[in-house]
Amino acid sequence: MNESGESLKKIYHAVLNFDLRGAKEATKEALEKGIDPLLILNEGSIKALREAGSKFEKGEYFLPEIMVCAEAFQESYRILEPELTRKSERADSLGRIVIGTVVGDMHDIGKNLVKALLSGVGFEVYDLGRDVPIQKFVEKAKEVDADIVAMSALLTVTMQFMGTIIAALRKAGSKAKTIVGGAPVTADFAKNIGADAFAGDALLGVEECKRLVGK
Ligand code: B1M
Repeated sequence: MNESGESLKKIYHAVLNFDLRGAKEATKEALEKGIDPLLILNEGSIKALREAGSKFEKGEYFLPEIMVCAEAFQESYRILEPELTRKSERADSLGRIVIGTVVGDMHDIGKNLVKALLSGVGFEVYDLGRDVPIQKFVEKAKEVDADIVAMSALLTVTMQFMGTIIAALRKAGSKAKTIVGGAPVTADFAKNIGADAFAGDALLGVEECKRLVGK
């Protein structure tokens, strides 16, 4: 295995094995070696979180283990985030985006990643956080005259609220386009609830947002 492969493996194992300090150190090391932050995420820390998720399904990991894996992920992500958002130092904005994880849902890792990449390409992003009440999306979209409202959901029970938010936006007269994403969300689901776009990963999310504002 080459040097990059070794570094990515170190990050993967650190996150999967609850090693917070190891995740941080291995991420610093990987960046110093010039490895692309997106590769670090996809082949290191996110890959480990997904594996933690399947261990949870198989009953090999329980919630406390998942929580520590998520903390180890955050240790690594904190080092990467400035690299992802660095390109945002540009004068012109591509548009205003309100983003959040829907009500009842505490998963925000994917949403944070989408937000960082959107800022990185030059969107003005208003992050409402996680467990965001339906009306909060509507109020913020009106307040900032949003071009796009972006919603994330990781639970099959909470993804249902995305349709309610879209309906509430339309009822309030908002012209904002909508995009939905998150592990259980599919293109068919997005179409059924009347979303303007769907993205299966963060990079596609950025491409779709650019398309929605005609860039
Ligand atoms: Co939770 N959890 N969790 N969890 N958790 C999942 C989602 C689950 C699939 C695990 C499993 O059973 N295999 C399962 C959901 C089952 C379902 O409904 N389909 C689950 C469950 C059941 C739960 C609890 C109910 C467990 C319990 O309490 N018994 C509970 C729910 C709490 C709540 O929300 N009310 C819970 C809690 C948690 C933690 C708090 C411990 C933690 C979250 C920490 C945090 O986010 N701050 C956690 C974690 C870490 C996971 C897993 C392991 C990893 C999720 C993650 O961050 N992935 C997850 C297993 C899995 O997903 N396989 C699981 C990495 C992240 C980068 O991916 O978020 O998919 P993701 O984002 C991707 C794309 O989806 C896309 O881009 C990202 C990068 O490419 N994307 C968008 C996301 N949003 C987008 C928006 C866009 C565009 C693209 O445009 C707007």
